[in-house]
Amino acid sequence: MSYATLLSAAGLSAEQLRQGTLVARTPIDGSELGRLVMDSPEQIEAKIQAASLAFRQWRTVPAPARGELVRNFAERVRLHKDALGALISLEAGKIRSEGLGEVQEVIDICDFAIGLSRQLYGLTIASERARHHMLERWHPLGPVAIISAFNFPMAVWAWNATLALVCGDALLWKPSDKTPLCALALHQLLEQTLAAHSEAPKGLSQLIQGGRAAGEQLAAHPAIPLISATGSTAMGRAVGLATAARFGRSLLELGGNNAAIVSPAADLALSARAIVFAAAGTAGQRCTSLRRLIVHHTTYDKLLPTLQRAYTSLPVGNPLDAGTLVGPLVDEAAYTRMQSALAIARKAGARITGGEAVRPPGLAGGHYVRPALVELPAPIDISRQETFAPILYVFPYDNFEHAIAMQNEVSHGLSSALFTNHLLEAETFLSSEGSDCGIANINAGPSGAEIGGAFGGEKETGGGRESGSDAWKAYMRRQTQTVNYSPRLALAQGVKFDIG
Ligand code: UN1
Repeated sequence: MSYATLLSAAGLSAEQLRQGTLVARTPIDGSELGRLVMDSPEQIEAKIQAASLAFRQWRTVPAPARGELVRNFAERVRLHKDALGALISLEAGKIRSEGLGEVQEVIDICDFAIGLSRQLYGLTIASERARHHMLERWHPLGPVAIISAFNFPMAVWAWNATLALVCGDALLWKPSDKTPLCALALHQLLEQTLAAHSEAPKGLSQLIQGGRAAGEQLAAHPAIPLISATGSTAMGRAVGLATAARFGRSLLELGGNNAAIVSPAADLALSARAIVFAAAGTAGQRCTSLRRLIVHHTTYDKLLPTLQRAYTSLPVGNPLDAGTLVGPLVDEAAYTRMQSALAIARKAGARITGGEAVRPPGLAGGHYVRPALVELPAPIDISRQETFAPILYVFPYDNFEHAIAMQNEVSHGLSSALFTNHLLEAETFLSSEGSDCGIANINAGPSGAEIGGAFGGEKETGGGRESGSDAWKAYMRRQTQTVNYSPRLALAQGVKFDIG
């Protein structure tokens, strides 16, 4: 199927795609897919005002009716799942199954949000005063800005947007300037749903196309109480500081340098499959991708040959072709960063399998690589950093406490995994002395989290939690309420203040 056919199947017309200066490209061969209008600072300001106005009305719509909007949106997404999945493959370079998986993640979080729309529970609190009662009540927060990254161009927005909508908030979405078309196609479906919903105010969700400056404008704006941002730690630091300076809230989902430990009690066949998917899948471009492998020295020589075989035979190529498991890197800069990390490791004496550029037949452009296994006796500076590419550093370990210390020593704290069938090891890893990450898995790789859990991590990952569990609370404001239903005034803590 031609690129033009895929774009039009996703609802993007040729007319829409030749309008402005923001160039959308496919990492498949680097060719141009279209040109979109970038929002000017004045247009962004107008969108913020429109979202603020819409919020004032939306907050009064009952939450289950807000859930209905999300349900209608989910139905449209289901109908267009195949086309949206293909668009993710085209613009972000994911293989077909992962493109579809990402759309499924959008659908899943919609289902979660619909149920949530009837479960925005607060607390009742026992009052110390006679004939008083206390409540904790959750109210809509305001317009929420979502800054999303290229590698999950639809799902991570949906984690935020669907919860924010049922919580009664308006939306502003600034997608990555590497994936503006995924945002445009998905947002169009939301706009169509909004137009058909009798209670949704005009302007409830605003798409903002732009680069860094657009993100900065949102982060600094006093009318936006919450900025939810996904991307690099450097970006998150800038957004976090700008938001904090005006006492806004930020919800940050930043980098990861995720590790897995393979114990002598691991099922090695299961471990190998999980490791290769987590490290080489999505061409290593998930924030949850596996980047460090810590293998017990007695297991090392049993596991490594299996990994090396898998790495040398992984089908690297056009993500739209059935059978491809590893698609392209997003752009040349990603390729250059990967190669310089490998050069540093090589200089430090690493034994490297793979890592070289690959030229798939029939493709003139695009940056394709064979995923790299980088064996080192111990961590070095570069292995402590996040390189957004398929590099898996492998280290041996002698004792389990040391392995946990190695896993925790990096500045990020997103996801982690332990492969073992040993109960004491598994429970120690999951305990307060174990993994210091936001996500910890046993016998499952660090990537590919389900939407039902809270997603996010500690330290330089930013501390935010999105998606499932009680992450919805970030999109609402909490109010503690006290009601006195007696004819007397009683002060808390027994304070007396008689004015006669
Ligand atoms: C990301 O890479 O920003 O857990 C999100 C996962 C996916 C989400 C990743 N469900 O790998």
